[in-house]
Amino acid sequence: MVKTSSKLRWEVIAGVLVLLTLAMFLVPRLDGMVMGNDTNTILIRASIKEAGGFDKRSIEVNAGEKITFDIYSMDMTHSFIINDDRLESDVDTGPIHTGEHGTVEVVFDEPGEYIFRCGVYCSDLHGAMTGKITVL
Ligand SMILES: [Cu+2]
Repeated sequence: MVKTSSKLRWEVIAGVLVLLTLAMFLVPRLDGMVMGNDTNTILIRASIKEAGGFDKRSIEVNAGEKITFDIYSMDMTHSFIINDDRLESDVDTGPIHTGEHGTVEVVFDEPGEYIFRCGVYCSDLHGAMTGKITVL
């Protein structure tokens, strides 16, 4: 009896170790699945237009997919806005200060071209700080 319960205990310990090892590999993947794939997150670095403006100015996405725009302000306060009647509501990260990220999720239901722009006056060329999203 003693030997059996001792053996059983080792089997339980071995089983737990196997499960923990599996968990180490599986949890990050499950996390990635739950959090959504990075393929739908688009990182855009924002600088004043004189320094290049948005570093991505022509973006393609698929209709119906949830897109996360992750805007990083490089040099001063910027924002990321899309005002378009085809969207349920206006897209606006609000001001993003230097060295900070601002994110916003958008689902484009209708294919076509959408213009995004900076919504914070940032330089003389602020009005030219735009980009285009093509929804396929
Ligand atoms: Cu601006």
